Amino acid sequence: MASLAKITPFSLRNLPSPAEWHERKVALISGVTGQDGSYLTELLLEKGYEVHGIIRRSSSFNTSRINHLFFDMHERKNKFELHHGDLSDSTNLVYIMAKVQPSEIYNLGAQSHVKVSFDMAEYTGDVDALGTLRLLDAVRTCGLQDHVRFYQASTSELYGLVQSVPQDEDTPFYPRSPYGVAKLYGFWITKNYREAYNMYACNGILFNHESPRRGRTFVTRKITRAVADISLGKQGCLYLGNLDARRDWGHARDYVEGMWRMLQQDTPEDFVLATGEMHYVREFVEKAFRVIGVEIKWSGKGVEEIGKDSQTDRILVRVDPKYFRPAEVEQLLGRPTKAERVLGWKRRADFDALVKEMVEADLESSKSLVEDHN
Ligand code: NDP
Ligand code: GDR
Repeated sequence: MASLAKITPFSLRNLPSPAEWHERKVALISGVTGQDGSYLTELLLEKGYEVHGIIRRSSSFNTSRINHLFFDMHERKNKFELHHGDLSDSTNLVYIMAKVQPSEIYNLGAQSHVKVSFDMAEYTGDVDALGTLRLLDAVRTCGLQDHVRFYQASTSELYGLVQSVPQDEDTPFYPRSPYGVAKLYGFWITKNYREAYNMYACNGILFNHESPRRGRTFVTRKITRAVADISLGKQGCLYLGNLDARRDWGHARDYVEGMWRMLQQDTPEDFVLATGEMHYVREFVEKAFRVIGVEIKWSGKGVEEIGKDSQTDRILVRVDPKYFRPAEVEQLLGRPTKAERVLGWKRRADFDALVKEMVEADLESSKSLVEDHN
């Protein structure tokens, strides 16, 4: 960590032109330890960027998704540095901004779990809504508003109750959770700073994207981890909430490339990234079990619904109402036409490949844990 005394937020004078500044390729990422932060860091280091990440102090290690990049870095001679910070701490954000002097900022940090946001509504608002404002204001405080390009991690949760599908940049919003409402503020404050201060600030309205690095409490990873553990005899049954929800699931690696592309345009705009395909949670379960050769047979309805192994009749899936949300988003389906046309962005991984990759990665890691314990 830098000595704070050496940092003077207002000392950035005689900056080169915004175009020259952009050529410096210095990125600042909030949420660097998360799923997307790790893939984005990989991408930017590959592209020759100097990458700086904001990391929260934790009593246990929270860098498992990015540790490999420090090893890679010594090989590649790239610069990757972490700075302790938090989106709830404006002073700290100003100091980091002044020290790093980034050309691109990716605001990925968030309390990102929708169900948790009902339990921690105020905190979620503080970090996801006001945190975005704090980061944007840190840019202005340091006099970098004409130079920095800013990406805001907006979300398909903004659409919430909107039942018209597919959803695109022109679809109105109707968020259904404290998380969605906080992100709505983040969306608008980003747009407002673009209009008010002429900042290069973009919203990526991203639909669900997953990977083997997805947090384990999100439904896809919870399923793939359980499938692996059930197949190794470490878990008996998978308990889920609403099996009728439908989502547009893509691969996180494809989506971080879209984020980067948004910051390489002549003018800042907002873009939807999605696959254009929608699947039930139930379908994800079926596909995941199929990877280990198990066909799921469903019976019952609502909270009584169960999924059995069609060969053995063993119950593998049950519904537990504790995983239901006070207000649910039933269906999300994106139309990424604008991103495809303007950014030349195209998702690569399809649904089947995504599920397979996640189950196989969990089988691998679950097996190695068994071996470690033997
Ligand atoms: P993760 O939950 O995996 O990562 C969230 C990151 O934010 C972590 O690095 C976390 O740190 C950090 N963080 C949490 N609270 C704070 C805080 N107070 N100050 C600073 N950092 C904080 O999310 P994803 O990588 O999946 O998503 C990235 C962003 O994109 C999030 O903003 C999310 O809301 C948004 N999004 C995600 C989508 C998805 O499908 N994945 C879709 C649309 C939007 P720590 O590791 O210490 O917990
Ligand atoms: P989501 O993702 O809420 O869409 O937010 P999540 O994987 O948590 O839920 C998807 C759907 O699955 C249903 N579901 C369950 N969800 C969880 N977590 N656990 C369960 O046991 C379970 N059973 C059924 C949910 O009710 C929901 O309908 C994610 C996050 O990454 C956000 O940060 C991001 O903005 C959006 O995606 C786009």
